[in-house]
Amino acid sequence: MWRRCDNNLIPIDKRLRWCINAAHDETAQMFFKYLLGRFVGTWILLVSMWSFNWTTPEAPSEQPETWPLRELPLKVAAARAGIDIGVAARASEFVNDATYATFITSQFSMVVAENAMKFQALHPHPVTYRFDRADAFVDRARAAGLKVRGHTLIWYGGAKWVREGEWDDQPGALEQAMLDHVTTVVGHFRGRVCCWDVVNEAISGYWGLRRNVWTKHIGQDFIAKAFRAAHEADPDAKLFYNDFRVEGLRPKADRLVNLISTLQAEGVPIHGVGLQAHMHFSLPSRDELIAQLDRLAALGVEIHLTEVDLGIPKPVTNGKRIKQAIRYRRLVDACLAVPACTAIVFWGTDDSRSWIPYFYKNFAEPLPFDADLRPKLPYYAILDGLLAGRRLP
Ligand code: 9MR
Repeated sequence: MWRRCDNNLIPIDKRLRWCINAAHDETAQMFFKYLLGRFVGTWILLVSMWSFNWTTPEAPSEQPETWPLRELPLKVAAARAGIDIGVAARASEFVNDATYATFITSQFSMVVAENAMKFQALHPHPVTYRFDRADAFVDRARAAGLKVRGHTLIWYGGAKWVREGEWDDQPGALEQAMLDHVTTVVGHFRGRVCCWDVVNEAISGYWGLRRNVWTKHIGQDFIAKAFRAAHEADPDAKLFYNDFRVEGLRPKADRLVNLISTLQAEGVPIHGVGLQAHMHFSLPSRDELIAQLDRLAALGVEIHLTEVDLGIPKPVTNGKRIKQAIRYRRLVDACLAVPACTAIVFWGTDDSRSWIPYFYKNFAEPLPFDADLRPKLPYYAILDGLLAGRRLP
């Protein structure tokens, strides 16, 4: 409709009618999408608050009385269990604040920049790359012996110039820009980043893939193209697809399994799947978690739990804090029950450095450490889980 309405060869009076109709259609679609988004978003949050309140122990390991109230760096316990334990850090604080850096290097074996390696941060203009901040972060982490996860090459937003580009007028240009980004960034960090979230959150919550600037101008195979370019730029890096609300057995999780197996069938180099595990979005039972991890493991990919956190629905009570810790304990248990699950990464170092209270005013205290970097109940739950080690079937 818009194309006809823009066609200069058609008389203006005819065009005008088409343009008005096209504008009406577009407004109606946007309104419908807005309503659907609001409705589904609110519904997800209400359901997650409700199901959080129904948390009860599902295994003997989920009895808080049995957790040790002793302290040991998480990375020591994780090494005994044979997995990595990681955290999303604020890059500039990690580089400049010695207390913050020491906390991270003493507790964790893996680190990821919460924002500093995203598209907008590294590639703010079509021909400008900025690596100074990310380089300092990566080098500081590696000097302390930490593995670095790269997050994230291609997300639906990309950068402002990607979202706002006139790509319709330049066939092939966005694909070129995407490949340039992937090749340049992965090439730049070659040998320094263990694993990349190559594509983040491409699966829609309701159907197939999300419609975004990449699907619109490159097509659904932007995913395969990004992975191939990343592999070429650093053949030793492990390449991950990363998404949220895919930890249980819901339709979106089925779509994840289908996506991975389709990519594999096409010979795309994909080595891992990141399950974000923002647990307020997704609170599967222990059996469901393990079943989903098993399904992915059966595809031969490695699994990282990449963005673990769980906001407590307000008002916060001690009873809810125990439920939160039980959920953390369950997640560790599920990971350790499946050999392909090799890393657990928290999305933020502590409660004062978490996206949750900013994005969701009704949720609080999401992480295992408090604002003073002191361990909280989930820390003891996690430590207990790690010390129990792998209990393979
Ligand atoms: O925690 C991140 C927050 O500081 C940023 O404002 C936001 C937008 O870049 O991204 C947050 O991290 C997201 C992550 O990159 C991908 N999965 C969802 C995370 C929470 O929104």
